[in-house]
Amino acid sequence: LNTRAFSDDFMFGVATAAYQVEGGWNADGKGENIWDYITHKDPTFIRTGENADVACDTYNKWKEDVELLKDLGHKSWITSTFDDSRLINKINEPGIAYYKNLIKALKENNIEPVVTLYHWDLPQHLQELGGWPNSKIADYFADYARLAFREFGEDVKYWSTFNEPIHVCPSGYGYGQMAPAVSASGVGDYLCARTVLLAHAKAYHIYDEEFREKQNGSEFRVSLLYIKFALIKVSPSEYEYEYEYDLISYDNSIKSSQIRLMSIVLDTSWAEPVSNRTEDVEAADRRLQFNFGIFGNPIYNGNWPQVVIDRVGFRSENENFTESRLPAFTDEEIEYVKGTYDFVGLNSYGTELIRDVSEEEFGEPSFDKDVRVQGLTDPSWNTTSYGMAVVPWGLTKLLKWVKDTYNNPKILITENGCSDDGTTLEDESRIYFYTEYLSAVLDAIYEDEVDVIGYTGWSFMDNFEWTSGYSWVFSLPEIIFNLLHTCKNQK
Ligand code: GCO
Repeated sequence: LNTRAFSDDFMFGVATAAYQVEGGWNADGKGENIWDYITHKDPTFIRTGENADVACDTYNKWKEDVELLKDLGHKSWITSTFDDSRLINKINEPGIAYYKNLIKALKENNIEPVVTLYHWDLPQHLQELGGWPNSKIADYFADYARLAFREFGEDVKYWSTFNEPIHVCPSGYGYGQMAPAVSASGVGDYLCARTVLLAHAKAYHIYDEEFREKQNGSEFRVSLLYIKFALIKVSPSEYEYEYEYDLISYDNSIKSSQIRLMSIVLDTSWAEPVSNRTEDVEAADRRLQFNFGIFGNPIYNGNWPQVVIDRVGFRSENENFTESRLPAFTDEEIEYVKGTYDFVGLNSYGTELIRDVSEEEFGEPSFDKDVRVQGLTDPSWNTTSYGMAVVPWGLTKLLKWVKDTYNNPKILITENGCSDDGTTLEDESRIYFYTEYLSAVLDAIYEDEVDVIGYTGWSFMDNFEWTSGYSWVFSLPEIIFNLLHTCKNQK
């Protein structure tokens, strides 16, 4: 292991996500989310035919889970995301109570909760209005965020709005591999991205203006709008919907003025050009800009990345679209979204070698054709016993790239981890993986002076791995917790 040490205030943590662990899919008034819906409607959507109706049963076993975390001697934190269907089908008091109890237990055990508002679990009734490509959803998200800040803001200091929107948008509304499995590549992905960015910015501003710096003991009132939907089918292909509004006011009294941080979690593999040909170098940059910059640039620098504007504009024009498939932001929106972060939440698992590919015929719109790259692996890379490439220098380079591209932000590594098929408790490979990647983080901190403030392993426990069901698992062996401590105490 690297002999350099992490600083005393460096945060080590483990992550889980609501839908992947909670179960209790319809317990106590929780509404149906898009993953409940799709796994029930079409069990073959998950390779193993499984679903997360019960998952790790954290909804019932949360006390045991907190005990487990504590027993691991892990004075640290966990990213536990909220399932918004548990909170806002209509406001659901048992859902609020569940998260309050969980957060309280974490705090009592000296574990810092880091909360993500959206980890892919849109209420199905909002999907029926079109889901994230419908810009109106940003308003509902803002209401939900306000509710969460009001209910949990006193105890939660670290917030993220979205987890990995690249998997919400191109995967959910582009290629259709993830729920809600809408196939509209080259169109749905960009409409979705625009709404997600506006929703993120709304939540950030609400947090900033209404919650972050409250005077001690002061009280203020928040009005919250609840909307109940009814969908009316007017013809086989046409729907209309109706709302019912309810305006509710709250007293709000978060008393602390401690430092509170708010961000979004973005992910990408590192993209290494396969050669030093200009075309491949540009292709690797394009990959990073379409994966990470498409959300990062509007938030950290302002507006879509230029290469995304250029590529989608160019292809749209040649495909005879009347305007670019990439929906533009107004100047006001660019300003509204820009700067809505206090740190960069970064998830990263791998490295790809990137090769430029030639322009394809124009015709069907496609996110892939807009990006126009080929991703490869290098057969000489070390792999875990389960075949996952171990390329720690990729993480070092990625951290440096984020530093250079976005003006040296604080970076919290919100996910990094190593999978196997769950059939063995032999964890040699995983220990090797974590040792190498923690070293790579130290390299970034010491050699490239990247401001990394924490590292989170995915995951606290084996859980529902989306379309792979329970066949692909990530939990950390106890020894890794010890390793994290060793890294810290080494100074
Ligand atoms: C993610 C995911 C997790 C996955 C993990 C392993 O953010 O991609 O949030 O839900 O389970 O990354 O694939």
